[in-house]
Amino acid sequence: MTIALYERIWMWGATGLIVMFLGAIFVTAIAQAVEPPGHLETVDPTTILSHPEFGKPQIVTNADGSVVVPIVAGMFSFTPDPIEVPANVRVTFRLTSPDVIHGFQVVGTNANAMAIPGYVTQFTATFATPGEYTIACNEYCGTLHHAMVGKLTVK
Ligand SMILES: [Cu+2]
Repeated sequence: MTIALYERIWMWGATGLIVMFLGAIFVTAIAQAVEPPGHLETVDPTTILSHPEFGKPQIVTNADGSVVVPIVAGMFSFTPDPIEVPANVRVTFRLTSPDVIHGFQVVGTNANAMAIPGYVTQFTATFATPGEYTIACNEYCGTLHHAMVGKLTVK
């Protein structure tokens, strides 16, 4: 079987693009810590207030210094607020919502996830620069969506 020169050029070109796109996914996933936040953990949104972790969300510091922050994103605020975490430490955010889908974006960082009723969204971030960051809801959630902001303090 003979393949024409132009056909071969297009085949190698397409193969090169596929390799480049897959490479971009792996490079950003590994070097820039871009990862899918889904954790496939469920929670009953109707009993959030009495839930052991999300009822009264408390920031937990592990023995290795890393921090776990459970967050309830509900109409139209984040709990706890403000959130205080140390700099240069792995911060694991665990988000859920009792009502509708909300966004959780730490403005100016790559920390950005959705809070979905019935599910726990978990992701990890490290903040190198101390300061105050705005947390914004970036999923339209109702009439006061524009006012749904929180504060993250990195010390
Ligand atoms: Cu919103």
